[in-house]
Amino acid sequence: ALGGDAIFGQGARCSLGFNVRRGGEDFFLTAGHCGNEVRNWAADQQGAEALGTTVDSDFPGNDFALVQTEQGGAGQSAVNLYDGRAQQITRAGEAVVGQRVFRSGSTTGVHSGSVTATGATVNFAEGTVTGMIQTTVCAEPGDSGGPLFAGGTALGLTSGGSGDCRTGGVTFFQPVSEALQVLGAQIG
Ligand code: TYR
Repeated sequence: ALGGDAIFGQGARCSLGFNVRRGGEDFFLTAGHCGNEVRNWAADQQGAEALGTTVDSDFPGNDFALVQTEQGGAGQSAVNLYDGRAQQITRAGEAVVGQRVFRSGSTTGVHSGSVTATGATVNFAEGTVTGMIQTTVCAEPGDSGGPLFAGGTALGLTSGGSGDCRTGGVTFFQPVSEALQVLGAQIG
């Protein structure tokens, strides 16, 4: 599956973030608030096509989860552009204020905006998440966990925010570099 594709489990739908590798094995990243809710992920609502198992989840504090895949992306990480094409992702980087960025997700497809802050603190009902990327990119429920990127550079994972893709919104992202570092994983 690609970054931005739908992932289902236990009545929930989120989005796949980035395919990653750790210790020669295949995983993908998604949101921690998704990983907290779901252990076994599938590509369809019925659970016919298994995708993997949540092995690590961090939310609140951070908002990332690591899912070990059955049949991997095997050294390939790409994002679904929802126009029949995919963006190859080759590296992770840090978002900078003013940067134009893109998000892919299973509810609203691909939307762009700009980075308005880094190191942002967000208070969710479940608790506080620090160190977030703040953007003008819209998102809606189900887009969570999906990738924030610029060209071939992975930047973040969709967490939460306000507004929607009709009227516009503010969305916060977990920096992917921090997630990779904490988990000991790499893009690819
Ligand atoms: N938190 C939502 C999810 O779990 C994603 C979302 C992000 C929703 C920003 C709304 C919003 O404004 O899918």
